Amino acid sequence: MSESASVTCTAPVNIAIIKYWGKRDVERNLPTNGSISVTLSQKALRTTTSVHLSPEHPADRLWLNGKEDANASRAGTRLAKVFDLIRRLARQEGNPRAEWHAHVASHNSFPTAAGLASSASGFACLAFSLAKAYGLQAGNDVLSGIARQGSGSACRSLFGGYVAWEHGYEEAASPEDEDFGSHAVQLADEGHWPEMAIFVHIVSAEKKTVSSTSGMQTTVRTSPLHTYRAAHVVPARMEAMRQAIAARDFDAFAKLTMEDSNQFHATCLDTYPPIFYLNDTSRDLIQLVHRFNEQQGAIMAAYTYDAGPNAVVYIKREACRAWLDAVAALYRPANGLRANGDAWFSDAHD
Ligand code: 2P0
Repeated sequence: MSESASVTCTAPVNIAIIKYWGKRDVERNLPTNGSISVTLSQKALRTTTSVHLSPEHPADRLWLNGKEDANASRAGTRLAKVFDLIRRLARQEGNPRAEWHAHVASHNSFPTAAGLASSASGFACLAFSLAKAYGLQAGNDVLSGIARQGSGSACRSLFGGYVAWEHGYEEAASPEDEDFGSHAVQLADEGHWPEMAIFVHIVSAEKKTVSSTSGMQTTVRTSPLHTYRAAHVVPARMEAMRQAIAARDFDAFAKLTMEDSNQFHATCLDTYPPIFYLNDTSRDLIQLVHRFNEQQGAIMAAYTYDAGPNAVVYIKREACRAWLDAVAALYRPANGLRANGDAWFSDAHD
């Protein structure tokens, strides 16, 4: 039997609290603005990826949730780019497996392409598991730069806890720096803020009609609000959010999170033609969070929505029971959220 290598890895989802939306360089996947996210526990939402390397595989192949994606072996695709960058590193490290190809099977434990960051955990897991299979020396910052080229938000899933992806890397020193230079950094680890808990409320598991990659570039081309947001709003919010996280200031964290989600969806509405990711249930939950905070007499919960209708609620741990009661009351007896399987609970994690 000839030589081969196999590994299986998992990667977590991350949910942005300052939102990435828009590329200033499509080829290199560099963002129009910085972003900050929280990495969720892998207990509920995770990607699991198995890699098999062999000198006998004539090409890279990838199966996502059991279905083959032909882009893995198609030159110039984002998938092919990740495989190629990993092998480039392997060659640089003088690795004997550098010319081998990979067969990859990847599974998500949650709905794919429904605005739940499946491309984030998916590409993070691909970069990480390929690196392990090839036996690379490269650290997570380099792998984050590779994952970024698969999907921008994926660069943040290489780290646990509270994670930033800066706008920057204006002056790349070399082509290698251009490829690997823009990557995420950990602001605080998963143990930093024990009071923080997270609910994911599944409003719809359907695949979104406008993909993030195409939607964000229509926004960049057509939305004056996005241009203003990227230049004048996000830089100050990045700094304010860093401070809120460092000080474990839930009031500031929650307000910034909700404001940034609202402004991101406003830029979607300001896009021409407009993009609608929220639905009536999403908007009901937004109002419920504001009512809940009023009733509690303090900001106890904050919603955020990605490119889809599903709600992520960051909440003070002590308010979890009251929040679940509030959600249940909203949907009783109407046929809204089902009781089983439609809400996940998570810590800030891993
Ligand atoms: C984020 N989203 O920061 C934002 C918030 C959606 C809303 O990153 O084209 O799948 O693959 O770089 O990362 C979704 O976009 O886009 C996203 P690509 P990605 O999490």
